[in-house]
Amino acid sequence: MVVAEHKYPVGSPSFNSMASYDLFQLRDITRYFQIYGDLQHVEPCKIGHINETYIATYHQGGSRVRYIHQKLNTEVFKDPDAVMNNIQRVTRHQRQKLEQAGQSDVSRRVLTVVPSIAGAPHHKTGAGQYWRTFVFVEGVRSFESVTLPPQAYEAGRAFGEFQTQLSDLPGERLAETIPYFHHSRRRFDAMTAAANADVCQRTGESAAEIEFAQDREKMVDVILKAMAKRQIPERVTHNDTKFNNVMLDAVTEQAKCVVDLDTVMPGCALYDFGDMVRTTTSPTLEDELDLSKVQMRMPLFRQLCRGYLEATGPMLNKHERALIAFSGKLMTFTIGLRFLTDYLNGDRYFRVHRPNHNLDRARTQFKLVESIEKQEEAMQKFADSV
Ligand code: GN1
Ligand code: MG
Repeated sequence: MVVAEHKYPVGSPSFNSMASYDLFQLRDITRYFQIYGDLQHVEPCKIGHINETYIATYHQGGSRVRYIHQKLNTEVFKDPDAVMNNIQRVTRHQRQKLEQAGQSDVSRRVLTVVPSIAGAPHHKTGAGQYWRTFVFVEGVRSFESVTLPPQAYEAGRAFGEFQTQLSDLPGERLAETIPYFHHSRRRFDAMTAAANADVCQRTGESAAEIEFAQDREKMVDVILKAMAKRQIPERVTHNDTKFNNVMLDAVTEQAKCVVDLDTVMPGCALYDFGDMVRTTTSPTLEDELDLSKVQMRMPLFRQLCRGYLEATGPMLNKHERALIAFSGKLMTFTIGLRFLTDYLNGDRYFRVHRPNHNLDRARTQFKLVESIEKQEEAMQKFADSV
C-alpha cells in the first residue's frame, strides 16, 4: 500500500503531526470492512478536534471509489456501541424519509455506514480501538467559515431539515453519547473548578477571560430552566452543528448532507441553532487571532435564520422561537467556556496545534458573544418577523 507518500512525505510537518502508527495500521483495519476493492492510498483529513479521520481511495472493478475510515476517540465517546447504534438508527430513518419523499441522490444526502465483515457497524481492534467506515460522499465540500450569505442559509436549512426528519424517529430514546454535553451550568461550573485548581498555572494569562465568563454566569440557566418547566421540549438534535459539518454540493453550493453524527442524541433544538450562529455569522475561523474581525454579521444571521425557520416550519413552539437570538449568545459562550476550561486544564480534550490555542479559541468565542450582545435585540426582532 502507498500511504499517500506523494502528499505527506515522511519528515514533512503534516506527516509528523499525524498519528503515523495508525496510518500504517490502516491497511489492516480496512480488511475488516465490507469493501470490495484494492486499497490505493490513504490521506488524513484534518477536520475536527476529536476523532481521527482518513480518506481512503480504492480501485473497485476499474472505478475509483473512496471511503472514510475513522478512529473513534473513546476518551470522549466512552460507549462506542451506543454511538454507532444511534448513528444507524438515525441514518436509516433519514434514508427512509428521503426515499419516501422520492428524493434522488439519497446516498449523497445521508451518511452510509459500511458494516464490518462481522456485520457490525464498527470494528474493534485487539488493542481496543474502535474504527468505523462510511461511504465517502463525492462532489461536496465543507468550509471552516462562511464567505457568502447563501452558505449561511444552506447551513440553517440543512440542520433544520435534519431536526425535522428526526422529529418522528421511532423506538426508544436515543442514548446520550456524552451526558450533559450542552449543559451550560455544568460547563460553567467546570470552568470555575478548573480556574480554582489552576493545575497548569494558567489563570494569570487568562484572568480577563475568566472575569468575562463570571460576569455572564446568569445566562447559563435560562434554557435549562425553560426545559425543566417543559416549556422547551427535548428533541432529537445533532449537537455539533458547526458549519464544517454541512457538506455543500461542490457545483451548486446547496447543502447535500450533514455529517459528524456522534453527538446526535436527545437535546434542545436551540442548542443546534445557537452553535450555527457561532459558526456561520462571523466570517472568521474559530481561532481567529485578529479579534477586530470577529463580528456577528446581520446579513449572515438573517440568511441562517431564514434557512432554519423555513426548514423547521411549525415544529418549534413559541418558547423556542422567543430564544432564537439568545441561543446564539449562549452556545457561543458555552463553547468558549469549554475552550477556556481545557486551556486551564492543560489542553487535554481539544486537539491543539499551537501554544495557547485553546485560549485563543476562547477569546474568539467571547469576542463573538460581545458582538451578539450588542445586536441581540435586532436579531430576535428579525427572527420574530420570519
Ligand atoms: C468538537 O471535533 P469537532 O470539531 O467535530 C466538539 C464540539 C465543539 C467543537 C468546537 C464531541 O467538535 O462540541 O463545538 O469541537 N465535539 C465534541 O470546534 O466535544
Ligand atoms: Mg464533532
